[in-house]
Parts: sequence; structure tokens; C-alpha cells
Amino acid sequence: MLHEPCQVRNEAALSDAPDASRGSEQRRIKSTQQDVCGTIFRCLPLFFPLTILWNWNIKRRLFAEVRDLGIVDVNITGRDIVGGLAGYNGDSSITKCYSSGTISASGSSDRWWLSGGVGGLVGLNWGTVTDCYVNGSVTIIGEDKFAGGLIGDNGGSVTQCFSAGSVSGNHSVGGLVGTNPGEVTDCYSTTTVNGDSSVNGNSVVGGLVGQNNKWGRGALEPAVGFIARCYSSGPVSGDGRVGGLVGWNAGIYIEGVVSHSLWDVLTSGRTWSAGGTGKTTAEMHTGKTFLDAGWDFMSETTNGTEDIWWILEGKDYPRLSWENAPQ
Ligand SMILES: [Ca+2]
Repeated sequence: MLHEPCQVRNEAALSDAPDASRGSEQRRIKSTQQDVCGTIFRCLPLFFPLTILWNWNIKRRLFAEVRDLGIVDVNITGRDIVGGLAGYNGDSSITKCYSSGTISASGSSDRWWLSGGVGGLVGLNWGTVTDCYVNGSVTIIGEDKFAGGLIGDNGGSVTQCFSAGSVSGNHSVGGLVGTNPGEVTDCYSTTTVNGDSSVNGNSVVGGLVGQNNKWGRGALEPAVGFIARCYSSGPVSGDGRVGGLVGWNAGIYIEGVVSHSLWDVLTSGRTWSAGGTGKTTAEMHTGKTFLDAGWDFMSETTNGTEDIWWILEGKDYPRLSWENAPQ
């Protein structure tokens, strides 16, 4: 059954308009959903060493849960770390939320410690994001990095989420996640992904994740760089490291892991990826393709009983069971 969270319109929900010049906001939703929806943290302006300290020591005091919240028709223009729901999610959980609309960001590499992390739902995520989706447009103009349909920079965990729409950036651009030193499991993206090489001269672009590797989570917490049971089907374009599923699986850092994940070589226009297995559209519309890869479907128990996926056999890609699954 499709979950129907409360909806909050961007202009009515937030206490004031985003202030792009400050790059920092912490605000509480002013609506009748306030008690349900909790606090949204946006763009904490922390210098890089303090970011590590925050991650290590302080963040757990500020745990928040955002649940059952839809942010619709967002129109946000910012810089550096920007998201439709939250700019920065420290160690909190975001569950059954979605956003739609347009997000654009620009920044300069002279502030490299804040350079990037722009996502349809969350800009920079070190927390837990579950059962969420985005249908919108994410664009980075300038030298900022890490653009993702759902999350720009993910050092946390993303589970059973999807993204649709379009993402455009220059370095580390992904349909779901721009750069991933965290975990992405049981997710998909149908997002159109475009990497503009004119800024850096070389783009890193993937249908699901732009860059996947074990770096960037902070000195005291080991990075994971893990992708499991995911697929992507959107068109992918760019110059440089451009992959159907993943653009770059190592960077200059330690190589990440991509397991039991697939992409559509026909709709993506990409026969190569830094991770995953390429399949035709017909194969991607066939349950057996995914069952053979160990995916947990509603129709079987061999791969598990959590029943995460279902498929309209021969007609569509797999969908998550919390979407309109047949009862
Ligand atoms: Ca099952």
C-alpha cells in the first residue's frame, strides 16, 4: 500500500526563506505537523576539523527523527551543502519522507571543506534514510561536487529508497547518490544523469552512484563504500568516468564494494560501469534476473521473508514493496 505522509509546502512550512549567502540554517517546521515532524537541520557551517568533532562527539546529542513528511514543490537555490528536506543530517533518521521540486547550488573550490553535497532529499547524510523518495531536479552550477537525486554525499545508510527526475553536476554525480562512502542497499534510480565536464575537465557520473569508495566519513569512523541489491535505468551522460551504475569505484582512495546490483544497458546508453552487471531492458523486466542475484521478492521465501521487492513481470522494473505493491 502506498504510504501517504503529511505534506508540507516549502514556502509555508519553513520559518523563513533559505538564506543562500549564510549557507547555514537550523529551523523548525511551523505547521500542525511540528510535533510529528521534528527538527530539520540545514547546512551547518562547520569548518572541516570541527566536522569530524561533530561527527565523533556532539552529533548524538542532537538526534532527531523526521518521519512521514513530504516536502513538495521545493525551489531552493543555495551553495555547498543543500537538500530538499535537510542540508545536513548528522546522525538522525529520516523515514518515509519525500520531496519534489527544484534544487540548485553553486559554490567555489576555494572553500573546499564545504565543497558540495547537494541532494533532492539530503545534501550531506551521516544518518539513516529509509523508505524515502525524490522526484525532482537537482543541479550544481560551478565547482561544487557531489550531486545526487536523493543524497549528495552519503556517509550513512540509505535503505529501500528511490529517485526519479534529473541530476546535473560536474564531479561525482549520481542518480541516487553523488558520492558514497556509506551504505546503499535495496534502492533504485530512474533519474536522468548528466555530468558537465567543462568545469573540471573530467566528470564522474553514474546512473545510481557517481563515486563509491572508502573515504570521507571522518577519521574515527571507518568508511564503507558499499552498494548492494540496487539498480538504475536512467540515461547517463558525461565525459570521463561515466558508468551505467557507478562512475568510479575507487577514486584515489580504497575501492568500494558493489554487489548483486544491475543496470539497464539500453536505457542508460552505457555498456560499461565501475561496478554492477549490465542487462537488457527485457532482462530488467524479468523477475528471474533479480531472483538469481538473491533479491528478496514478495513472491518467494528462498531469498528472504522481508519481501522488499515486487515486479510486474515482463512490463516493468522491480519496485519496492512499500510502493503500490499488489496485495
Ligand atoms: Ca521473499
